[in-house]
Amino acid sequence: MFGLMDRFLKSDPSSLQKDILDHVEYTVARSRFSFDDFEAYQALAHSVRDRLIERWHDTQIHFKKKDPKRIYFLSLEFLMGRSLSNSVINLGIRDQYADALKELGFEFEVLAEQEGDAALGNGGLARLSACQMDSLATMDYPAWGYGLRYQYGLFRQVILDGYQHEQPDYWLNFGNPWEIERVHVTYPVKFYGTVEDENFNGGKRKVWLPGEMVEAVAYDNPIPGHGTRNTITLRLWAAKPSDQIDMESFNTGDYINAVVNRQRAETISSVLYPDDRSYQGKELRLKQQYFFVSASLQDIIRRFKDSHSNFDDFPEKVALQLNDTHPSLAIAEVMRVLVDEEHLDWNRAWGIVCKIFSFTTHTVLPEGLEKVPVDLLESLLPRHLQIIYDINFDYIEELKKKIGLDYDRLSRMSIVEDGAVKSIRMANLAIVCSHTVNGVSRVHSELLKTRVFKDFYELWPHKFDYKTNGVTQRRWIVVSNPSLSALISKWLGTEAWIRDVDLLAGLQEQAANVDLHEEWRMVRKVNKMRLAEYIEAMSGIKVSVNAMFDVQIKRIHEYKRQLLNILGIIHRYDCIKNMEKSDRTKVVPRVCIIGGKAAPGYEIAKKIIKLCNAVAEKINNDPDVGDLLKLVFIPDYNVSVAELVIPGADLSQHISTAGHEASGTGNMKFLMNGCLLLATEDGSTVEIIEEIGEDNMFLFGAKMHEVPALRVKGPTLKVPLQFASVVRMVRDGYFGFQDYFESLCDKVEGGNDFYLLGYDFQSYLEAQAAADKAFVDQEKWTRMSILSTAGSGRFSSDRTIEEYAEKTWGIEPCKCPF
Ligand code: 26Y
Repeated sequence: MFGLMDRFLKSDPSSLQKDILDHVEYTVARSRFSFDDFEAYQALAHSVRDRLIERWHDTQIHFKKKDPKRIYFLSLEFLMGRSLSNSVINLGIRDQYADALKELGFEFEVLAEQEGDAALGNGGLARLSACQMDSLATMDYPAWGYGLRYQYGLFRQVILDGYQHEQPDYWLNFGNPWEIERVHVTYPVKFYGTVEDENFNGGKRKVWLPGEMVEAVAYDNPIPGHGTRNTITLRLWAAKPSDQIDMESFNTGDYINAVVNRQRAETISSVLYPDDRSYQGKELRLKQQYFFVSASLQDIIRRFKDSHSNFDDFPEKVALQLNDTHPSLAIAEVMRVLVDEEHLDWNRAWGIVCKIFSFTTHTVLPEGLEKVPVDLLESLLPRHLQIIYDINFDYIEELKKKIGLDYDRLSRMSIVEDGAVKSIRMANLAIVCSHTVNGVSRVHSELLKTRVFKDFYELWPHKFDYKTNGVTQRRWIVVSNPSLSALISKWLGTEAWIRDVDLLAGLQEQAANVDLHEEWRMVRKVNKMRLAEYIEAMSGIKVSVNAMFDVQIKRIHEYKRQLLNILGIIHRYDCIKNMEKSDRTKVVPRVCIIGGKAAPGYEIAKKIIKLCNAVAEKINNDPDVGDLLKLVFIPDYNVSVAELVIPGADLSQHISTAGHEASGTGNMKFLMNGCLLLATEDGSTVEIIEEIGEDNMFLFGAKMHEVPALRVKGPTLKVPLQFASVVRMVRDGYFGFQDYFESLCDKVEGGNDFYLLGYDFQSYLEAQAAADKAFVDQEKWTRMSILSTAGSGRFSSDRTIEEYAEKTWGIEPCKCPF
């Protein structure tokens, strides 16, 4: 008899070695006596994958047996990065693998470097989804992530002559061991066509006769929890041609065109849309959204029907989370399936829909809200448009009863916008149909309630709340900063903080301990050396690890104000140049590091990148400056680069104009790693201040409530002379490319300074000076650094996920027995 335990793969070094060698021979098809680093990585990854699959099967069987309420997390973007280190750490077998590999003549770290990033997302929102999946698995929640398996992830950024160029990220080139293709889990997805009335039970019903059909094929990515057997599923859909369509052209002999048409189906999941916030409805994007929503819901409903026959039980078993408005067609799709296919009456279906959806918005600006032109929706999804109109009709009738005939307000709150281009407001649809709407930090929620969604908040105050974002300490400390991780465990006397991050607060008591200080500084120095090596290898620039490493890494956007950072660097450069030689000894040396991608169509953001590189060229080659100031633009910023840069940063900048960053999550990663923050009081930074105190960071800039009035004052605002003078240097061609930078300078001068760079410049320089002063006092700096890590507990995605589970989804952990 074969017991359950008998099928567990063993994890002692010699079993692991045999496993790796077998995969070299039978999976990678190389000789077990001769294989290179990449082949070793592939074999290693497959050996880890086997162990993931075992746990994943057990988890799925357990979930099926227990049949708990499940959470389905719908997101068009997941920024997973690499999987190898994260998997072996969560499985608890990293050291065993490292030992096994050593005897085979390989180093774990070197093989881990072979893996490319899975970059199926743009930035904050997408990485947040990845962190939340890690927390959902670790905390044993019965969760599924659903998304799209783009063939091309986020573009690769190449810098040529200082300009950004985009190259396609064909990430599947060398295969992807972390996914399992499920050829039998496929669903048809329909598009276009017409809607007809059909007689049914003495009445009429709507029938959608689609004009195109494609097949969605599931690719499952197992997500292991830490310290638990639970391994959940991230199911990504790929588009394949359907066999059910085009038979006509085959029959009429137009074989070539039929094949070409079939190929077109695959384009649906081919490419990730880069995030430009002023996004306007594009057909392919809408097709992607519906493709993913339709396949996911067919899968979810099939799973429900496996063990239930009454849809009234659906809300007891299913919670659907909309990650921004991108998946909000799911609302119309559930209505369509329940009414048209399951034949529920409209009101019963609507009652169900109102109980299952919750919606997170990641946007601050009203113009960042998605709108879909009615014409586009009508042609692509004619039945969904009717359903949205019907939802809107009932809702507006109800609304009139509540607020009367205030036509301005009714039109603002309508799901349908009657403008030059009649459109569907996806956020309004999501708010009307969700039981909970949340922002991603407390101040973000306040902005939603008082500005962006004010009308809705006044109507349904109970729907609105906030869930401050968090990041997973597994990836952002344990994987990316193993030496800090070991140090923390040593000083806390336990590794329990890896699952219970509040324990980090225990470091507070030791914040003045000189022994800890010494070890802490040593760890940080080694991380800086690693970063310095990377910088040199990548750019040829040699940097001194005694300098302060000052980092700003995030998507390039005007509101994030990388330009303020660069102008500050120019000011610093100018000061050094104008100093007496003897005074230069007093300058605190800096290495300024900037990294991030600009959306391909975002001209101003691209100019900011070019300016950064032009300024770097000048400064780094100026013998007057030497090691006192260096500027490095790190190309192709992604999750793996972040894992390297964050542990080596002394200071990090989160300097958006107050009121513009919904949350920000980079600040949390730096905080956990003991990096000090130089920041405005925006997004989640406001809550970080509450945890660690304002004395423990460098704050500056206009406050959120001051910004609107400052904008009104606009041209009459007094701007410091230093600001005018650094902008003039750029204007006058001090860094070359005079014409090219003109429009950039125009953006911050002459009353056009929407993001208040000029207004905030003085206090920015003061905050920078305070950082210099603190850095000189290494004891003070180290204490601040320890207190930053110690105060980061609240910013774990474990806390965020627990809040969602309890307050929004109503789900319980469902732990798979070991
Ligand atoms: C293509 C288009 C519709 C689009 C695609 C992606 C629009 C927006 C986005 C992404 C938005 C995003 O990443 N927002 C960020 O979400 C983070 C996680 O909540 C926040 O921390 C961050 O402040 C916010 O800018």
